[in-house]
Amino acid sequence: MKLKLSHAICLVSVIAFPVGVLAQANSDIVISQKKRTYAPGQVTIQAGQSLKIINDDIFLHHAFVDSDEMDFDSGSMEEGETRTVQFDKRGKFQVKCAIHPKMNLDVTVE
Ligand SMILES: [Cu+2]
Repeated sequence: MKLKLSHAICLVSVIAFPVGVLAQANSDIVISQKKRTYAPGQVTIQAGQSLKIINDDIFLHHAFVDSDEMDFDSGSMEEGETRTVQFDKRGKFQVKCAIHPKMNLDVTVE
């Protein structure tokens, strides 16, 4: 029984570790576009941090930030292409897709 419990704790550590790294490291957060959905759909980042948007979908996508505060437009993104967008200003931003109006990513920059 003790052996099983230690295995369980070990498993939890392995699962928890990557999440902790994502939250703490000042590296790019990867955003998926699979199934015409930004995932995660909401992120909180620090000013100066970047998002790496990857088209891991089978459709063409066209990401842009819907804001007067910053100017980002990915252009057409073919399958397998990535774009990096840096957020320098604090605030709340929305990343949209010019092709799929329902795609939305909320970005809070602290
Ligand atoms: Cu799209």
